This record gives sequence, C-alpha cells and structure tokens, in this order.
Amino acid sequence: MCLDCDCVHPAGCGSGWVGGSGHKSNVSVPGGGGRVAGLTGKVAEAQKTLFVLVFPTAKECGGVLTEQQKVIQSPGFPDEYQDEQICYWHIRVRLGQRIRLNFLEFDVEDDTACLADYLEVYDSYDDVSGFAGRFCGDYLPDDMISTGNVMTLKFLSDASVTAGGFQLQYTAVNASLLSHNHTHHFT
Ligand SMILES: [Ca+2]
Repeated sequence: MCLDCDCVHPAGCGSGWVGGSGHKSNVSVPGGGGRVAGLTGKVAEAQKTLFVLVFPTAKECGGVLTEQQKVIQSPGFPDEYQDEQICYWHIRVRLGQRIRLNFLEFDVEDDTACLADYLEVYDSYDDVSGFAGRFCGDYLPDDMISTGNVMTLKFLSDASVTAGGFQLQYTAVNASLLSHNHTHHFT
C-alpha cells in the first residue's frame, strides 16, 4: 500500500478523464470506496518515474492522512502555489466512517476544461477508480462525502501561471449518523 510514498503522476494522465468541461464535473460514483489496492504503490512508482522524466524539476507534495479531521492546503498556501507541482493526499479514516470535504478557499488557474492546473477528487484510495470531480478556477466546490472510508485528492500544476491555491477541511463522519440524503453519492 501507499502508506508513505509520494504518489506522483505524469502530467498527461488526465487523458482518460471522463466528464464535462468547465469548472466542475461530477460523475456518479459506484461504491468503490473500499478499494485499497496493493496495486497503488506499483502504479504510483511507475507514474513517479514518468513524471520525473517529463518534469525533472517537479516538486512533490501531499501525503497519507489518517487523522479524524485535518485541513489540506495547496503547497505554500496562503501564498500562490508554484509551477510543476504534483500532490497526492490519500485519506483513510476508520472502517465505518466516511469522509466529508468542506472547501474553504479555492483559486486555481482557470481554463475551460481544467487541463492546466486542477484538483481532482477520487472516491477511492488511488486515482484509478472512483473519479468524482475535477476543479479549477475560483468557484468554490460544494461539499463532498465519500462512499467509503478512503478518499484521494490530487493536485497538479503545469509549467506556467499560478494562482492563490486552495484550502479545504476533511472530517471523518460515522456513516450511521448520515441521513439517507447522503448515502448514495457525492454532492
Ligand atoms: Ca498553471
């Protein structure tokens, strides 16, 4: 498992992305939250190698988070993030809990399809399954709730133009306390 690795990824990895264009794109997510694949580490290693080849000056960031609550910020926040940044945050809370994301501030280089810089959210422990949204621009994304006890955030910036960055908080929520309104998908 990817417990302490910095999972990085080639810049072009968004090519398989499905969804609409614009500032926000959500797809329905079948329950894939329980996926904690041993594959993750191998994939991450391969991607890391590729990314370093493409961006030899790339700066890694992110980490594995298991706290019940934590604020996640873009690198250097509240200063602007830098170019060629790749961050993976893998969140894992206790079994039976789910993860609520609450976006506090958001300002990422804007383009119509979020191809330059973006934050992606995955309803899984990797960035292979459970794609739940890609965000850029300065529109504050809605709160999101995982279906399982894991979640992955990925932030990528390209070689030019930065912005103010983002700040969000995640909170572990006991699944049994959530209303039926929150049981099926991200919001
Ligand atoms: Ca950029």
